[in-house]
Amino acid sequence: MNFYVLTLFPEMIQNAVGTSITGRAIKNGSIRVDTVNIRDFSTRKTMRVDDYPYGGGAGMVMEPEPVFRAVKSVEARIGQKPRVVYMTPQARVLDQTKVESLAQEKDLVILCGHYEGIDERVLQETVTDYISIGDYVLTGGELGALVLIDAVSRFVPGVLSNEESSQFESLQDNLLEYPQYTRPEVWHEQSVPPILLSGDHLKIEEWRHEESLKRTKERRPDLLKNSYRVICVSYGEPGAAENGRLLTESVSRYGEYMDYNRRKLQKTPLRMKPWNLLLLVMPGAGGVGKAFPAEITSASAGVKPAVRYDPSVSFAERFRGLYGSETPAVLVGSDDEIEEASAFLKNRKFHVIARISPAVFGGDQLLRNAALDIREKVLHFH
Ligand code: 4GY
Repeated sequence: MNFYVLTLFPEMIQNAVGTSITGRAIKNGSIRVDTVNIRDFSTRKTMRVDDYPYGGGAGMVMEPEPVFRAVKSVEARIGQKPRVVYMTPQARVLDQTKVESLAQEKDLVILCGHYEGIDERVLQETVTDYISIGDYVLTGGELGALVLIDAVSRFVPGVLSNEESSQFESLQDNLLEYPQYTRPEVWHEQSVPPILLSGDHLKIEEWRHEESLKRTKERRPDLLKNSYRVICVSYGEPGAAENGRLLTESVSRYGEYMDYNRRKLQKTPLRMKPWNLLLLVMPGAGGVGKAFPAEITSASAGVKPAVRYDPSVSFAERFRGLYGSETPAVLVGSDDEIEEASAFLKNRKFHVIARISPAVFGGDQLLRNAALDIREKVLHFH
């Protein structure tokens, strides 16, 4: 991924990104960070780029023309119109979903203002996204740009090693991380929670989820209103089950997965809450099945694999126990299946917020984009 930072202080950007994980990512070619000095596009022989504000008032304002030319220089270099982000406190505050969606771009221009800001007219003409890193005022946009580059880079393939992986992060679920421990086992008379030494990965995953919830309630209760529990229900050939689990895991770290080929589940009532999300993966979605990694996660907890699919069981019969209560639902399957399912689910008080073609299981990139799209739609729904 290529970042182009338009700034009056390029060395501030280069010094910071050359260090630590972003430094390693630049060296291994996963990201590039190019700086463009806005001063190089000054229209005056003094090389100044600021002037007094019309209407009076304190401070100086950055002129439109040098900023415009700096943006155009990047467009000319890459041969297309990239997204242009302006770092400003007058914007929605950056969150993990926005970070991940920006990581899908090939090129990203980040515009840093100084003084009292930039002439409004050039912002109107060039900026596609306004982003704030928090409700406080900095002396310039550079620290914001650095925060954005750092957070986005973590989702660019090749930036993090396997151990550093960003695939299963709590913040995706609007939850805080659980507490971490390392050696020694006892420190200042305090022991590591025994469950972490048990070797029981399912129990550990459950414990961590509980700790994440507890911590979020205590420290960031505001996050919980945007937090939801993913419940994936699949039926069909074995590929559908695998794909259901893959999709669940890309949407949520703590998703639950159920195989509705199983007779017992069909009979058990499942009453979903408004803060649940139903992911329904139907038979058409198994065609391009992909082997599921053998890791143990809560999504695959307690599922006995390879229950035979019985196509003679009707949709209404299979899901006779399934009820929503203004619960959002995402359907994956062929057009016909989706049609039938959405009529049924509407009667059961679900709201279908997305219909997805089984083609999403054709590759990692497609799946990731679908997961992002789902997460954005659920946030909108809530
Ligand atoms: N907060 N989030 C921020 C900021 C400085 C005057 C416009 C922020 O992202 N950027 O405070 N930026 C101002 C300084 C010009 C940018």
